[in-house]
Amino acid sequence: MSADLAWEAYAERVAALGFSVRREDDPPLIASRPVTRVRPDLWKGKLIEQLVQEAGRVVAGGGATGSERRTLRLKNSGLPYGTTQTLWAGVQYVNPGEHARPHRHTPNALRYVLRGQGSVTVVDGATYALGDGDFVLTPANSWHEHENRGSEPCYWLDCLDIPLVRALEVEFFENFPKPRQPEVMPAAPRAQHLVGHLWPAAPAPGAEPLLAYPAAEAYAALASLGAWAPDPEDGWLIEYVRPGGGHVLRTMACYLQALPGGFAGRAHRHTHSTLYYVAEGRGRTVVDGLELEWEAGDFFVVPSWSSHAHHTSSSAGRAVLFSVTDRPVFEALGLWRGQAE
Ligand code: GTQ
Ligand code: FE2
Repeated sequence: MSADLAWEAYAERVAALGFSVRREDDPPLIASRPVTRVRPDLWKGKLIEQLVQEAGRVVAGGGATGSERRTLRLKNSGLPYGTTQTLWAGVQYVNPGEHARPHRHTPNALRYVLRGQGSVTVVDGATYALGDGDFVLTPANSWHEHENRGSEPCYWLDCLDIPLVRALEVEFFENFPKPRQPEVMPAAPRAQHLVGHLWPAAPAPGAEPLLAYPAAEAYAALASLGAWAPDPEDGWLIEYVRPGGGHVLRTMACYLQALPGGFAGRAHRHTHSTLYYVAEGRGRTVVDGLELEWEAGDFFVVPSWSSHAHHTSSSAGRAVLFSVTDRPVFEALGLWRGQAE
């Protein structure tokens, strides 16, 4: 028997016994650099607006179908579902008077309001306002429900770490036993959590110290950062942080950044991936040579280890980007790395 035939016979025998051996046409066991299925997709805000308004008419809201939400999902063209390999993003649309029933789950979630005033989200019994540009956290396993108590439709970005949780095979989901949570903290609870540098010494058991970051505060922080020179890669970048420092969630970090008009950002790459929302202005991001042209309302993705550089034209004025990344996952696992190009 030739050596080839002997190898073939061996490979077949081990396969039948529950083993495998390397085949010649297999890709390397460990790639020399990250291979991603995630594509640098862009979703236009104008289209999103039309489609969610239509969804508001033709898709049932939270109350009608148990705890399912009315969402238009940002599906990455390179993935079977989800927005990146770790992040799942959707735009949730809630009509005036609608209520999305309480539930909890192992995926972490966050909301960033794209349009509307007068809605609230209730997280573990505390009520938080959801108005234009407000940012609210729903950490893993916290009870949450939403309600539009205003007179206009409201829609927001929902970003969850569903693909990560699913890959780890730890999905849990549970409906709250009643149609509503008891509201242990009434509206405008923020002052009860934090006033300046004063902090409750004995918060309620299990309570997260801070879940809501109003738009006005984020924009004020951005404005005060303007006294310094912009970062060559990211312009003026602020991170929403948990009190005492650190990323807002164990799996997701969120940022707001301003790019001045005429900004030519330095190309760089890192192992975390990013979902961007264009809150203001227009510009373009070059992702591995592909030009993504964006304007207010658009979303786009920069996959992991993709070279990217942000640009704005001098005639267009400043641009503001909100972003969600999976950076904490890579840091926690010792897998974060980045470099300038
Ligand atoms: O609002 O609780 O877009 O659980 C996806 C899953 C929203 C929510 C989504 C969810 C929610
Ligand atoms: Fe949820």
